[in-house]
Amino acid sequence: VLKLKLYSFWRSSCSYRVRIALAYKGLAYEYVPVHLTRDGGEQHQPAFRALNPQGYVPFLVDGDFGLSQSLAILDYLEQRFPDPALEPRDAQARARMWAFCLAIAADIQPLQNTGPVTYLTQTLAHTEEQKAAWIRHWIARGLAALEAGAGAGPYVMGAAVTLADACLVPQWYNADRWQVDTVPFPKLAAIVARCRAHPAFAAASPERQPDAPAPA
Ligand SMILES: N[C@@H](CCC(=O)N[C@@H](CS)C(=O)NCC(=O)O)C(=O)O
Repeated sequence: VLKLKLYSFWRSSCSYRVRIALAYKGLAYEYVPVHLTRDGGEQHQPAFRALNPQGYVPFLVDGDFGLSQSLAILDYLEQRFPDPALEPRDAQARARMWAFCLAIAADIQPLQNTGPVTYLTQTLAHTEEQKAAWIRHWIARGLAALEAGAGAGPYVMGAAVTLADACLVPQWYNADRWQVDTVPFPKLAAIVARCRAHPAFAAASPERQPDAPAPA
């Protein structure tokens, strides 16, 4: 019997973070698709709101325990399934890892999230081009800071894959989706390429999810 269930949307970068950790730890789970745009967004339907009043994916269910917020979910998975580890043991390295994760999860992704950017066009009457410019601006600004602070690799925190990589790769996917110029971020690009070659990252990628549209 599968105990873990993940409410996810194939293109959701926050869900992608959690899928990477689940795959890296070799955890089987039931995938429950929540379509974020169809019919005004399935995340707003009462049944899903009853689970997560915020109306966001990802949402993890482990037996009778449910949890929202991708970073909380990532840390929960780490505590519950510590091997293989995705968090450094050293206090300072751990803190640095969370700072990197938060720079993405708290400072970049919220500014490109479906609900907020739809408000720009539908409520504030900005154009699609203005919306795209807004998204590109905040992603580029955020990635520039991470590039400036990046080390020698091979991964964000050095020798081992950590949750920082699980946050970076999905954010990079969004940068590509919105056609952000990533040429100024060669260190991050090298880390992303290395991660993408790892089977767990590949399995978690948007196009490999059951709710991804068939390739054109
Ligand atoms: N801080 C939350 C953000 C969750 C979030 O923004 N999820 C997006 C997809 S990446 C979503 O469900 N958006 C739906 C909406 O904005 O209506 C997390 O890290 O889990």
